Amino acid sequence: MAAFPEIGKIQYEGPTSKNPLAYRHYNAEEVIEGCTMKDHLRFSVAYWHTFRCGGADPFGAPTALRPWDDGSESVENAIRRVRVAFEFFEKLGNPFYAFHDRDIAPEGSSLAETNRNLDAVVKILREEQDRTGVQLLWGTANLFSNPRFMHGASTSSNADAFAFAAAQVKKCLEVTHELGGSGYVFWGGREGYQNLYNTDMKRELDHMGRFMHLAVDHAKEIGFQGTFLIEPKPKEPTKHQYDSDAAACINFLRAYDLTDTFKLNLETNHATLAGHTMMHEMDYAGVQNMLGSVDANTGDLLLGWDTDQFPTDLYLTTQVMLMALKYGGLAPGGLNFDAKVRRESFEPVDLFHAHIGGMDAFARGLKIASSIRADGELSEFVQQRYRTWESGVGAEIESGQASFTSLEQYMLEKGDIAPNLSGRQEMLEHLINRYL
Ligand code: XLS
Ligand code: NI
Ligand code: NI
Repeated sequence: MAAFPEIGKIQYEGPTSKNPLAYRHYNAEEVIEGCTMKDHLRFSVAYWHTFRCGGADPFGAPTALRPWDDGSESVENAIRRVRVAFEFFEKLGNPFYAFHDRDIAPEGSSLAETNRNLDAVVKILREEQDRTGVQLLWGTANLFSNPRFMHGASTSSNADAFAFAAAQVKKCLEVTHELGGSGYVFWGGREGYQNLYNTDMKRELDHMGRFMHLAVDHAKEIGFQGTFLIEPKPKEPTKHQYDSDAAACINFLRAYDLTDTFKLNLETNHATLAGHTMMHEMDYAGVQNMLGSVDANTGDLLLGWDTDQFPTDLYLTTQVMLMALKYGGLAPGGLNFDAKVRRESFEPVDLFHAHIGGMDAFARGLKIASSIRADGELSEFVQQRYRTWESGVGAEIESGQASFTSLEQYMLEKGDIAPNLSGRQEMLEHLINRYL
């Protein structure tokens, strides 16, 4: 029995199509810069939003109509959802999906029972992956919903919470490995603090470092070779999350000697909450070889929380794709739609509209970014802007030949500096519009 009987496989119909249930730009096999759109974009559906989010908000009950879901926390219901999810993936044509352990299978009355529930659902996921060819982008453990994590997981003041989280991540890692996941994500859930009066920050950070090392050790033990990823987010649910932005995460990874095994999973709305653009976060991670994957969503600039909306802004998708191309692509990561339909978009078909819109916006962003790169005006400008570093004193500084004394000597002779090229911001912003 199909969950979406009226919807067939979503087709590419080209830019002039007016069919909302068709792609106008996402043409999976079309080659851009030597690689198919499918491989550039590596779209992934977030199981937690698309199959678990009922549209509840702090002021109201769920609104979503999901006729296949009986609302029970049973394994049968969880398995039914898996079948529906893969029908959705097949029709949409996304090559990947991502999950939290607790959104695919219900928690039992003990850890042992919970693990059994998970195994029962993972068996079906494996079956459906094999049937459809849809792959797991990454798995992650939910270390924030259950009350046992009220003080955090690896950074909890309670050592038992650390131990429970370790057991949970061990299992989730094994399951991710079993399903061939290409990564494993840590989003810091409640790893942060509400108040420094009651917090031993050094101890908490040391514990988080220890936790990550234990995860790396276990991955080695079971032969999991996927990438570990940390997902920065500055606030919500805690007032300060330790993984607040790309810079803070990279600093943490360096301080605890984890840069060889970790990269970052950057999320647009989290960048916004951190006071950065997504382009900034990607560039910052990229220059340090830490760009791993992207949670592709968007926030609302008038709201100060993680609204997890589907991205449709072409400037945003262009900037993301400019950064992805600049740093050699997102693989083995991808573009994971960590996004949910609005509460008012309560019909099943809205799940299609949301993803198709997001995928098309990124496909278009990819085409635009690639044309900008092909024309080369932007990169030519940047190169010109830094031309004083190519020879003379600039080259001496970059190659390490200059000292304060030699630079003083140079400036004493020269007297003062001549104005460099204008930054031409307005011209460049206008130039980008040419491609849109
Ligand atoms: C929450 C995060 C979360 C992670 C996975 O804000 O975005 O959904 O992506 O735990
Ligand atoms: Ni996310
Ligand atoms: Ni988020």
